[in-house]
Amino acid sequence: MSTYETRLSQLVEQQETLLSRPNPPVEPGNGIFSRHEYPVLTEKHAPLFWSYDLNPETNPFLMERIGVHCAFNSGAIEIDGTYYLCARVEGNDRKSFFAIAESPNGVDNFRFWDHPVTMPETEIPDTNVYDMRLTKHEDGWIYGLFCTERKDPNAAPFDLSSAVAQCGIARTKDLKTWERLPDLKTSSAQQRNVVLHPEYVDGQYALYTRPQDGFIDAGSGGGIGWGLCKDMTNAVVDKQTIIDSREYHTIKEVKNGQGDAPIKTPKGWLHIAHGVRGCASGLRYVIYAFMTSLEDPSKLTYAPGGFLIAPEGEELVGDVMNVAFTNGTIVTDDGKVYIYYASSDTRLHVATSTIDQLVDYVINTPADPLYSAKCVAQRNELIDKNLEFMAKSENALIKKIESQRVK
Ligand code: M1P
Repeated sequence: MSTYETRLSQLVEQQETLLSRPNPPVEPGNGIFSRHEYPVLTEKHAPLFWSYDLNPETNPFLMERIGVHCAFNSGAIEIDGTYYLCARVEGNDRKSFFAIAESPNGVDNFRFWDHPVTMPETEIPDTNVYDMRLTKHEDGWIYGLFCTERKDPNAAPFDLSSAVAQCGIARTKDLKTWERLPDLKTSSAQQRNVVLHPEYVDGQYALYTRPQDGFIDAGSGGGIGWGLCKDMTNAVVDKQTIIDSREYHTIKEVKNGQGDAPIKTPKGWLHIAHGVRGCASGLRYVIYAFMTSLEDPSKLTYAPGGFLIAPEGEELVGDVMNVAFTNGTIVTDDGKVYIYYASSDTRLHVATSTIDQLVDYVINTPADPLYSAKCVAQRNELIDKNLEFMAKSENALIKKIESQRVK
């Protein structure tokens, strides 16, 4: 067999095994959500015809010609029972682009469409685009809000790193044809992690923003912002108010950002966001949740302390270590929630839960008391409640826990 034929059969077999692999939940988990065993998207999910020249005459060694490096932060939407991801795919050349992958069940068998998304540009070309949030708005459009990154025009001549992040906006009806709209205008120097609320508020569009002074530093940005906008075809947010602020010595001390559009529940709008803190190994990104009022979505009602999802195991390792990031969730009619989260800017995973579980989590998880002594008091309260319960319980397994105590 020629090199070409040997490699072709290996590649085809390897990819089909990967694409059709079942992806069961890992139980018992923590009762809040279940991680699934395998990533739902990786660079190896990219069709072979995206990277290889498949003609043996022009590629006898069957080499990659244009490599795909990773597939991660993905917007998500369910349409007529099919689960779609709008993935951030990155080539070996470091440029990101969007590509749609679909699955019949939301946890495995995701397959990319033939071509990546052709995203029209504005007058100023995007150097890099990423992290699309898909919102099915009540105006009938599906909006894709994403980060558009361009070189800082004010950078010094030999500064080839400074960049400006803004919110790009596009809309579609079918995820195939996209109409690009002007970038969002706000009073902030830069924006990232901007998300469209799915309903009108006071007859206007409502946006979650993330005001930031610099490309990396949120600076005076304060946290996740909220602002109203009259027209998405010329989106301007004049006033941003911070609805979920950064706090000293918490999981969102350095910055935070809205994940996907919030989920409407009987108890309020459920938000799944990311928080960032600094440590010796760099920035640590985790996912957390909070809730805002149904009557006034800009009003914070519940803020459970700590993270919901933190990177673990292989999730800790990748292009940008120690990162769990989400920009896509799907909620089905029966109340199941699919949280698509990426790890270390490299691959995409899914954690499944339900609205009931997440609402219970958000409402009944105590807030971060912000001081060690108060954390101990908070934990002691739970321990004492349990000890009292265990002493009376007739349940054999509870008795087993009781017998394991050091007395
Ligand atoms: O590298 C981690 C993440 O960094 C950015 O998020 P934020 O704006 O909160 O710093 C984004 O570039 C995101 O894509 C990336 O995963």
